[in-house]
Amino acid sequence: MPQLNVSKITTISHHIDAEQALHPKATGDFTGLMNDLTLAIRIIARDVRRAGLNDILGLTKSTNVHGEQVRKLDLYANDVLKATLSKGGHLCALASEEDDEMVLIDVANKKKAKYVIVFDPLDGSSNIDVNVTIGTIFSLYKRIDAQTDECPTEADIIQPGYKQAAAGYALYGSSTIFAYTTGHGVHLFTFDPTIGEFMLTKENVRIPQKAPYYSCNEGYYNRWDEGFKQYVDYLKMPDEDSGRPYTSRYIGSAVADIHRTLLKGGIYMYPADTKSPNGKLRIVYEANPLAMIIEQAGGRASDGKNRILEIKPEKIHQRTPLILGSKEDVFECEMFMRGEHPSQKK
Ligand code: P6P
Repeated sequence: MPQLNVSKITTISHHIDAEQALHPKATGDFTGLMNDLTLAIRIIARDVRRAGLNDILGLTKSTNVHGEQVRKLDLYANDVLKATLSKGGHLCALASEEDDEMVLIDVANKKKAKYVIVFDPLDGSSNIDVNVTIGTIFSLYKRIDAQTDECPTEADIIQPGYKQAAAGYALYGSSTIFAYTTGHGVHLFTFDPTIGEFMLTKENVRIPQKAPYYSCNEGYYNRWDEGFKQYVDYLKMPDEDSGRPYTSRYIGSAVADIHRTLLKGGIYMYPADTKSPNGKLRIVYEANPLAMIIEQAGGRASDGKNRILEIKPEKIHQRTPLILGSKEDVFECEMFMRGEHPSQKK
């Protein structure tokens, strides 16, 4: 049995309590909310890991607001999150990729609740049927007006990403990982099923400033604009000084591709293309939380021009192009997209 270094026993509850202490006006709501969230994640992880044994694979008969067929596991994860998060009394509203509209949480008794949460309950769920890593992505915001007795509105949900109180994801891979930030660095936890706890495995994660990995769906090459095509072509051209050719890695679950990028560096790209003129990923519950994680680790996240966290969403399910990862790699990609890279000068 491997020897556990007892000085290193930090559960996620210990860590969240310590994070809460960094926010002087904290009232314990945040801690309670995060404990409700990690409970939901433990339940989802249990059932994701038994997919195939339980009747949870395959499609439902419904399609979501995006016209995508909803998978049983998407709906299940969504229901678990909404049920668990609604009980704690810390939230006044939520929004999910799986729900057309925002959901008010029993406002009569909890209208004083000051947080809202947005999430993608199961990102990459098309991969579940082939046992590939998927995940849950979330963002927490304080209500715009924490004093009001009024019902929360959509304005509380579509705040710009720099207003996030916390953001992160769970990854259902070879182990169950939980990553989060409250603006004081990125911290990783691994679930230990033998004790039912998320244990701290890495604090203050830092992304390399540059690394030879790129992640995008090259099947769409002919849909991309010229500058982006030239960037990906450039990454594949051999050049020892700049570490090219880069290695291609694409799982097809953004949360998994971006977790690898966080740890190894490089660049993840889902740009606009002729089929998805605004990109595919949703800004509120995918791009913003993932961008906060990458920025807190020292990286950069943009739509190819603008910092993701400064974009003001107009609607809950708004899409955005997403280019994120190592700062130097993202800056170089943006230069190509402006047509200003030296290698583009004829
Ligand atoms: P494509 C999964 O459906 C998702 O939203 C992201 O997790 C993933 O990166 C992307 O779509 C994959 O999209 O068009 O490459 O299959």
